[in-house]
Amino acid sequence: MSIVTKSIVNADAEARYLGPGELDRIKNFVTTGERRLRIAQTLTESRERIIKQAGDQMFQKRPDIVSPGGNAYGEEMTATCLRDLDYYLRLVTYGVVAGDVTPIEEIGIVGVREMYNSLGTPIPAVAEGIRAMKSVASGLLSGEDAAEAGAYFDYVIGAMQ
Ligand SMILES: CCC1=C(C)/C(=C/C2=NC(=C\c3[nH]c(/C=C4\NC(=O)[C@H](C)[C@H]4CC)c(C)c3CCC(=O)O)/C(CCC(=O)O)=C2C)NC1=O
Repeated sequence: MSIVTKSIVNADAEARYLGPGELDRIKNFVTTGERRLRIAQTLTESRERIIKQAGDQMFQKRPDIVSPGGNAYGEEMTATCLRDLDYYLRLVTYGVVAGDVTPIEEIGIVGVREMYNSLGTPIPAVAEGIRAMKSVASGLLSGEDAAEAGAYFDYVIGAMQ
């Protein structure tokens, strides 16, 4: 849900007009719209490069995950691991567009620790992969845009601690 929909649902539940704080937040959402869309566009267009480079960095830092006995060992598992990075990059673009972490939380964070634990996937290594995506993405964005996108990567990293 975007901040606009969310504010309207909340206000209407109490049959009231949008409050000054809500209007301020919506104003901020609207005025940052062009920037957020530009960021989402860059991340979307560069997704293959971001996943590839971040994957290389992650496997370099955590060679154990692609070694025999590692969770991402073997071509198929490695591809599934990179697919998970791609999932999180996609969710980051949703967050950037919505100006809100809720879509990321609902789609990819709720229950994720239990899921990865049951799969035997080391969660700190996933965090390492997200951190690498943040770093590669930052290099493709201007300073202000990198900071904005960074907040959404940080949200995912924080949830994987
Ligand atoms: C959009 C929301 C969403 C997420 C997040 C998601 C994750 C997800 N990752 C999975 C598997 C997996 N995930 C990984 C990932 C990794 N292993 C490692 O060592 C690395 C640290 C890491 C890559 C960064 C691997 C290797 C598997 C396969 C595990 C197995 O089949 O034993 C599975 C099990 C089913 C499947 O194989 O598809 C799910 C559901 N699915 C979703 O729909």
